Amino acid sequence: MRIKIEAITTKGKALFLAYDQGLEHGPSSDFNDENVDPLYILDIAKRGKFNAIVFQKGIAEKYFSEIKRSRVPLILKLNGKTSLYKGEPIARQLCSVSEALDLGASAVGYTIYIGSEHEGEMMAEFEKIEQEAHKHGLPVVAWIYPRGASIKEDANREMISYAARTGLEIGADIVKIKYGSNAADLKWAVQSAGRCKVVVAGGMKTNESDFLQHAKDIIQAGAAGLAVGRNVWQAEKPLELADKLRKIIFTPS
Ligand code: FBP
Repeated sequence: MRIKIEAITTKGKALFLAYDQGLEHGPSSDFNDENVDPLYILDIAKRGKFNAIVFQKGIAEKYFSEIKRSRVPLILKLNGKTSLYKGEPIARQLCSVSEALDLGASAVGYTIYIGSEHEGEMMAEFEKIEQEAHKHGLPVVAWIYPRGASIKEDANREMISYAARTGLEIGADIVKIKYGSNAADLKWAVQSAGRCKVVVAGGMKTNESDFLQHAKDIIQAGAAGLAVGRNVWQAEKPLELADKLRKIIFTPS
């Protein structure tokens, strides 16, 4: 079965709007009166012409008709965890590929914390998901974050390239990694991912010019684009920012 990667990319490039932080961080950490509402985020994704929006299953179900009407492709996140549990990180599967298909997903996402003592369980779960998704032509996006007691620094050259390479090795179509600390390291990470596309997380909200410089570095490093959340939907003018991001990502160099 051919993997329908073009459903969530434009000529190999991508801008995704991530909105799973309500589960990952909790509403009080990231949201205000406006962006606590999934419909506010969906509107940004639609009017900001994002390639896809990332939701967990509950939002995809409860806002099903609006998501369908928006025609914004959906990346359904299949696992997750809260920030309340403080042990070795593990994000368990919360939704199946067949539920994702019923919810109209164009792709599925799954997080693996490499380095965690539970890494093997997440890898095994990922493998089943990846097989099932690929049977249906659904692309698989792997969030790969080095994390756990054995990881001293999670975003240095070694760690981001290891995360990117893991994405390639385990059969992800797109791997999502952290930015790291400089463009040269990111370039090595992208090289390490080979034919697996790389998208980079936005991280905590920073000032706009630093964030846009990161976006330029990301594209120059050869990545496919960004899967950003807080820097967009916490921005005062998210649509203007989306416009600037699209210019950086989709203007041929
Ligand atoms: P941001 O752009 O807001 O950082 O979102 C990217 C993301 O990968 C989200 O999909 C996820 O909820 C979050 O970061 C996880 O962040 P962390 O585990 O580092 O707290």
